Amino acid sequence: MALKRGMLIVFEGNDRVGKSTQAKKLVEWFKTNGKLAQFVQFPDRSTPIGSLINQYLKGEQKMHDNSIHLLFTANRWEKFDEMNAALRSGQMVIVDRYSYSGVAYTVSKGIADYEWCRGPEKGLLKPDCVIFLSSDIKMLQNRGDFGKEVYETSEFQSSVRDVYMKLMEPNWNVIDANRNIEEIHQDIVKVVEDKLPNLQQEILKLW
Ligand code: DGP
Ligand code: NA
Ligand code: NA
Repeated sequence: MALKRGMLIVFEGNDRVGKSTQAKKLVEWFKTNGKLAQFVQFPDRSTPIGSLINQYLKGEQKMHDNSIHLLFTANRWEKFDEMNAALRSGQMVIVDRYSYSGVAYTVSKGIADYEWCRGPEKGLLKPDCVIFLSSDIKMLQNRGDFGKEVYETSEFQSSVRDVYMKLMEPNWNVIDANRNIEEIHQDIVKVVEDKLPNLQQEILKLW
């Protein structure tokens, strides 16, 4: 029987590595190929919780590290029903950052362990495929706007990268992000085309 549900694809990686650009290009690729696809971005700064997160990221609002962790997670739960419904109706859902960012950024602060960080993410939809855009931190530093938000220092980003490496699971695909946009896109398309036929009907949960 043909598969009814859509695929949940998550983009992860350091700040300024090109996740949003590639996620949006993948949405367009699906649409060009006759599939319904939707772009979701975390944090979603448009909700009341997202607005607090935005103020924190811009350095306008101080927040306890554990509190901001939980707000990021709450922001993902806000989208659960919508993402779940879209996937079950056959739409592809392409996500720019997810629970892995939650763990990577908070663990990097040294204030909580993996188990504590993963706890509130438990029960969120598990991605079918994670695209990890990989780059040296040195390359990212030179990209426009690096340094504008609170997490954008080389030391912190190096630690984030180290934690990502520890989070990798078999459904992760590492893509070299230090190439032109089109080359990176083609690699991502190959990964997705490879995985689509093997999708199971059941949607799994984290973690
Ligand atoms: P972006 O819009 O992708 O540049 O993300 C904004 C910043 O927020 C970026 O530095 C990564 C960080 N971030 C994203 N998700 C989380 C999360 O769940 N927890 C924490 N602590 N930071 C996050
Ligand atoms: Na950023
Ligand atoms: Na982005």
